[in-house]
Amino acid sequence: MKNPLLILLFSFLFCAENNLALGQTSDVYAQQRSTWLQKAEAAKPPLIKQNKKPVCVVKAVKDTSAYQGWKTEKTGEIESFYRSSFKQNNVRIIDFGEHLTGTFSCTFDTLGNISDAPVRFKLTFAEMPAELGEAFDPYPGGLSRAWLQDEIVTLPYTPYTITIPRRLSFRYVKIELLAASSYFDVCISDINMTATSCVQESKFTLAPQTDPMIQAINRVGLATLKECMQTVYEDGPKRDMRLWIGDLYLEALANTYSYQNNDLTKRCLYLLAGLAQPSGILNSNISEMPTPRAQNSITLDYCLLYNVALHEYLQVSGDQQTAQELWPVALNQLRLAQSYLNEEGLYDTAKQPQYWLVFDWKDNFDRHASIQGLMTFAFQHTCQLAELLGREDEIKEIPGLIKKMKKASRKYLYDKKQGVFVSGPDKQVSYLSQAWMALSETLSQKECARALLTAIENPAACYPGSPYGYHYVIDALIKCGLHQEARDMMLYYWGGMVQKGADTFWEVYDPNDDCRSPYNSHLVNSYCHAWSCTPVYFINKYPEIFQK
Ligand code: RAM
Repeated sequence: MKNPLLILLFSFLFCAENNLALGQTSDVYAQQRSTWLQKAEAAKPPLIKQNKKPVCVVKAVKDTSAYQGWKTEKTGEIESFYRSSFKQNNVRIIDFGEHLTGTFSCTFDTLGNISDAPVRFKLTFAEMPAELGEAFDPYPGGLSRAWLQDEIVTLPYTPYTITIPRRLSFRYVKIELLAASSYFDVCISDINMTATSCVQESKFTLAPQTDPMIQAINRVGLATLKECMQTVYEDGPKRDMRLWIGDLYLEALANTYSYQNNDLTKRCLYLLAGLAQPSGILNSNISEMPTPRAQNSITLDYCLLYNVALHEYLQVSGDQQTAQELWPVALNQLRLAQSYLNEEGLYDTAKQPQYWLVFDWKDNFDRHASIQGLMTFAFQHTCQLAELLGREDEIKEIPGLIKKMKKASRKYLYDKKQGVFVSGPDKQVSYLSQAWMALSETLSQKECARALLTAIENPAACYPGSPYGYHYVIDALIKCGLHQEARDMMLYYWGGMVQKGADTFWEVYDPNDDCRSPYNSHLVNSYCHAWSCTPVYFINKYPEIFQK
C-alpha cells in the first residue's frame, strides 16, 4: 500500500474499529462542546451574599423522644458568649437559628495576661443536633469521612482570625478548646458567616387560609431550595455539593413556582451537555470546582429525566434556541433507552446495562416496572418537545413505540386480579411502580387510581425511602384525581419532618427509622437536600388542593 491517502484511510478505519471494539466512539459533540460550556458559564448566576451572626448559645441534649435521639436547648444569650472564658467552659455550641451555606470566620482573643503559646480548637459544623451529640469516629460510613464538617485549627498567637477554607453548610457550630497554655485564657470576640445563594425571595405567596402546617412545609421547602441554588442546582450544600440530573429536574420544577431563576436551569442543562460522554450519553452528575467536570457514571432514569427537564424548561422560558441546540442530546438519551427494549416494547432485564437506576434510596426495591413507566413517561415528553421544536420527523416511530410499551406493561407487569402493577421475579408491589405507571398514563386514570390506592392501603407494599420517591407518588396521586390523598401524604411525610424539627428537608427520611442511611452512617446523610424541596412546587401549583 504505497498511496499515502490509502494509508491514511486504512489507519483511520483501523482506529475507528479498535475504538468501537473498546466500547469507545468518537466524540459526537466534538463541534458543540466548547460552545455549550461557554453558554453554561455565561448563564452562571451571581451569588447573593449576606452576613449572618449566631443568635444564641445552646447545648445538645440526649432525648429518646427527639429525632435521632438528640435535641438542642438554649443555655444563654449570644452577648454573654463573646469574651467568655474557654478555660471555664471548654465546649460551646452556637446556634444561627437557620440553615446557612457559605464561609465561616471568627476571631479568637486573649483573656487576661499575654498569649505565650499556640492554641488549638476543634470546630464542628452541624445541620442536625445528632451531629453535635454523637462522635464522628470510628466512622462506619461508605462515603468519605471528610464530608463530615469538623475542622481542627491551630492559632499561632491571639488575637487571631481564622477563615475555614472550605464552604460549609450548617445551623450549629460546636467549638472545643483542645490545647492551650496554662499562662493565659482565650475567648471568641467576633463571628462572621457569609451566607450565599443565587436567590432571595419567592415570587409566590400563599392564600391566607392555608393550613398552618402546609405553610410551614412551604417555608421549609423554600429554605431547602434556596440553600441548594448556588452556581448550579446542588443536591445538598453539605454533601455532595454537586449537580445531579434527577435533583436538577425537581429543583427546576420548584423554582418555576418560587424563585423563577431560569438562567440557573439553562446553565445546568448546558453544563450536563458539555460534559456528556463522547457517545452522547449524559453523565449523572457534575462537580464545579476547580473547573466543571463529570463523574464518569450513567444512570438511565436520570438520562431520560434530562429530556423531561429540557421540555419543562422550554415551556417555562420559551427559550427555543437553547432547546434547539440541546435537542441532539435529548435524542441520544432516547436512543440509548430504546436499545434496552425488546421486540414487544418491554424493558429487557436480561441485557447487561452499562448504567445504574436511581429511583429511590430503598433496599430491595424492584425497579423493573418503574423503569418501564419512566421510559414511557420520558418518551412522551420527548415527543412533545419534538413537536414544539418542529422535529417530529426525527422520531416518527416513537408514538407507535409508546403504544407498544403500554401494551407490554399491561400484559407483563399488570396483575388484573389485584389491580396493581407488580415488578420483578417476586412480583413486588410498590408505591413507585404504581406511580410511574400512572405518570406515564399506561392505564386509564381510574385504573391507575385504583392501583395507587391498592398499594398504599397494603401494609406489605414497598413504600419509598426518600423524599425523591415520595415526590413521584404525590405527583401521580394528583394526576389520578386523588387530591385528598395527595394532601394527606404530604402532611404525613413532609409534615412529619417539620414536626421532628426540620429547618430544611432531608435527603432520606423513613418515618419508621430515624437513622436510616444509604451510606451506613446517618451522620453523613444530607439534611438540606434538593430533591426534597418539591412541596413548594405542589403547594404553589395546585392552590385548590393545598391552599384551601
Ligand atoms: C446521592 C444524592 C443525590 C442523588 C444521587 C443519586 O448522591 O442523594 O441527590 O441524585 O445520590
